[in-house]
Amino acid sequence: LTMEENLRRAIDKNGFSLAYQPQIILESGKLRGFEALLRWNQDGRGYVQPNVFVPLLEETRLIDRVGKWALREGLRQCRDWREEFGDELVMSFNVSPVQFARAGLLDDLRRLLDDYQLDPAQLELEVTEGALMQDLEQSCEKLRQLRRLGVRVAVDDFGTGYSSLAYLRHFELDTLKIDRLFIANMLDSPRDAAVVSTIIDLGRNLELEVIAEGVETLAQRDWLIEHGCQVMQGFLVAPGLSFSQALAFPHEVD
Ligand code: G
Ligand code: G
Ligand code: MN
Ligand code: NA
Repeated sequence: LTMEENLRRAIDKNGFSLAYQPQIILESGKLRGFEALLRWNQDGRGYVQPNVFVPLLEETRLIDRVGKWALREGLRQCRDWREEFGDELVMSFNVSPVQFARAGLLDDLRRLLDDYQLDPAQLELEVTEGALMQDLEQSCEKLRQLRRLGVRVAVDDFGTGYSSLAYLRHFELDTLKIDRLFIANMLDSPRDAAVVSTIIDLGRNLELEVIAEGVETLAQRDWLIEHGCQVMQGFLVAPGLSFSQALAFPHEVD
């Protein structure tokens, strides 16, 4: 079978799952929420990386169905976790450019929030700079609608795309996620450090929350605290966790 045929079968047979990677507020050590990460266990052949199958899902437009499934699954868990974590826990989802541009996105989100009785602020969409810059007018309108609904929006992999500072002013955004390549190099490379601290300052000046991705060491964490970054995510805290591992995750870390 081709990979596309295997993906179609996985959709029919419930072959996808989500991993939940914790995000920690740097100042307090408190759990902010989780990023939901799509996993595909191709039967027999083991685990396939999202960087391999997500582009194929997009090409074949299967991302629509899988993306909808992921939102429903993650929000259902969020609902189930409410007794443990309270109703301020944020569940963050990666949204592909195709999904972001779809006309039905807002209706889907309204229905999900209603089905699971969640506060819209518990739902966050991660979009890339590329997705935002494809059609500026449409993006502005979509972001306005999301803001009106009360759903949060984060820019994923910030700093790697064609970010136009001019448009950033007009977009109604909540969060910038600093790409993990900058974090990986910042303690060795003054240029990477400059990029990271500039993004943190940009976030502060535009009143956006800033999340550092791919934090792996205490030295990186301490540098980020010193430079005023608000949230961290990465292997230092935890990799993507299963449902039950995530449920058992502490509400506060050292
Ligand atoms: O967890 P991992 O590092 O393997 O994820 C790699 C990338 O795959 C993520 O950075 C993200 O861009 C993409 N990805 C993960 N889950 C999803 C998803 O549910 N939808 C989309 N569109 N992309 C995802
Ligand atoms: O949405 P995005 O493409 O940024 O997804 C994050 C990806 O980065 C996930 O696939 C996850 O497995 C990976 N990741 C998360 N934390 C770390 C980390 O600390 N180090 C590295 N190398 N990868 C990470
Ligand atoms: Mn992401
Ligand atoms: Na990212």
